[in-house]
Amino acid sequence: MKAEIDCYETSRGKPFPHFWESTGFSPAKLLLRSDMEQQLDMLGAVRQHGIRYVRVHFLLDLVVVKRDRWGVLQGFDWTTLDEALRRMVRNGLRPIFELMGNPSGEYNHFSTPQALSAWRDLIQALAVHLEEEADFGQAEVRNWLFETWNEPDIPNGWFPGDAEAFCRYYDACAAGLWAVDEKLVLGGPGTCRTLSNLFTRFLAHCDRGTSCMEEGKSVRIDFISVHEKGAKAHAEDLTPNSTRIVERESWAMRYIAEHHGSKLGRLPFFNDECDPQVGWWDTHTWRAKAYYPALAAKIIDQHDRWFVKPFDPKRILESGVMPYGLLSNDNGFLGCWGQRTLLARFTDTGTEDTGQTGCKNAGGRFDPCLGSVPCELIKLPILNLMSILAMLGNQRLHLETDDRGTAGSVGVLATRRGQQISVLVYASDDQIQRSGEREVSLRFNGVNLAEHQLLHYALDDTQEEGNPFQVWERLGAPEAANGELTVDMLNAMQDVQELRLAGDIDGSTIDPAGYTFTLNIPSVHLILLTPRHAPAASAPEILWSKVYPGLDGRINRMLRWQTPHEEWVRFYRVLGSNKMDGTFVPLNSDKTVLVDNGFVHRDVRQTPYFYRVEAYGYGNQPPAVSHVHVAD
Ligand code: 8U8
Repeated sequence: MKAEIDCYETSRGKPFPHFWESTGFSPAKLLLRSDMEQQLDMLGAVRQHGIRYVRVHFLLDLVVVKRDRWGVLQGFDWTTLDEALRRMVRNGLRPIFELMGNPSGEYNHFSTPQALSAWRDLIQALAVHLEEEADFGQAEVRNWLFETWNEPDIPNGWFPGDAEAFCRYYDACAAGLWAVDEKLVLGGPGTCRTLSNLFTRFLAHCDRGTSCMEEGKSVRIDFISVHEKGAKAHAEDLTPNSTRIVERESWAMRYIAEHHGSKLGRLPFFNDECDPQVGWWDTHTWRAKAYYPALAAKIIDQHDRWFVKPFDPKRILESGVMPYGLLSNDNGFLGCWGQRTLLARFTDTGTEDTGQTGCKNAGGRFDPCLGSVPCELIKLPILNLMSILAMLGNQRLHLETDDRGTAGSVGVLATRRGQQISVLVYASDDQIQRSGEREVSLRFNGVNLAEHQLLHYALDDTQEEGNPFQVWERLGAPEAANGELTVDMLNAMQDVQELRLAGDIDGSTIDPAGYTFTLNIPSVHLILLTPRHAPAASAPEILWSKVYPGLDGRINRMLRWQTPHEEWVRFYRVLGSNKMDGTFVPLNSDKTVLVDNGFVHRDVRQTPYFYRVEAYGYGNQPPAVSHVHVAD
């Protein structure tokens, strides 16, 4: 595959939105556990907010209704909800807040005027509270996305009612939320069946209906969301059909353009559960390997090419394409290697999480144990993809190629951020066992390569060290129970869990005819061209250090930081010592490159303990350093 990338300054100016920076999971109660809290710290640490939104079902299950002794409503106790949201917000993560759940088990249907008024009052009180709460506040909450109940079109499933009840429920949500602040954002319906009866009925209500809560008032909606995935739930590895995802989304958009174009056609369109295969709980080992990020990268690129790149607001009705708002994988669950998660979790609590998806109202069948859940978390390649994608620029570059990876093979996407050029190359076929190699040649027109350094990051399954799953296999697939999984084994996995640098090349040595490399199918590559005189990195600002319970009575200390102008940070090194003026030893391995804003120091027993976090830039300047003194 050959690509010619047009890097001339004049190619600037076409915006390249990062519309994929989102994940999700269920249910909200998990937010109260230490394993999910640590997982959120890891997701918030993805560089440049490569994960920004987290969509969580059943958040309103965390609200308690307060009544006096005569049963008169006194308000709501938000304590638990606040704590759950704080764990996201302190990480810079924004909730996609589904107005879903059942406070104190009192909101079981939407079929009477009383039930609807009660729901509206609840939502209104919620909005007031969130905007008043010191840890959130109006400016923050205006950046969140409120959404309707999850997948209301599964019969006898998530939503307690039919399409008519759903429209009434929506009116109650809208009335409550916008009575408080018209700048809050609310959308839906988050349906899972393409053009289902509930979906089309709801659109008609939003277009031509009037609110059942506010007489004569037309209905407002801020975005339209659906779920389309690549294959149905099955214990087997079904081959996902990636083009079917964009195809089905385009049917929904076209339907909207044709039937409701003038009112709804200009709204942002979301697929906020865009997973390769339904069924987070099934173990598909491909989820722990390069196949998953390669496929996810391809699906993102397909969305970019179908919906983002050709989008022309003047031709919306003609093209039937709506502005693309957000694409989310629903892969923030807690789980093992092959489940749908961004971090493999080892615990000794066995299979107690089965049923996190619980379709039923009121939190489903699943009641997790809360509080402290000792665990060990290891990054998966799909999480590395989010860091790689975060390094893409904010402007798109034109390119010509002989292969544009439609349903298969190799795709390439080129961007720029200021003086830095970043090119994503992925190799992904809609076929689970496909392997092989391809030659790729990238030619950069309009840059003086001699003034640049080229970095090449790769995600694939073939490197010598292996990815964490391969290391675990090589160690004999140790289980968490009975101390089988030692600290050395965990460290061996952690050492390879960050990005792998496949090349660090002085631009003057690159053949002007193109930078050429051989890639493996499946794989993802990021090629970064940075001017040698790039600004130095700033010093990391330490956000917190926090102790999480590990397995077998161990302690894992999480360090989190943030750095101004992160785009100029090439990597971090974390060093530690038990004396302030002692020798600092490197704690993270140089087998892989730490580009994110967090580090877990495993099994650390000493306190006080002293850390040094070094931020290296792209040039030759010395690192910018921050010191952390931990006394837990
Ligand atoms: C059985 C089933 C069929 C279907 O078409 O959609 C489903 C959606 C089904 C079961 C659960 C279901 O929930 C959504 O999808 C889940 C999944 O694991 O794919 C989860 O990702 C979601 O949280 C949930 O909204």
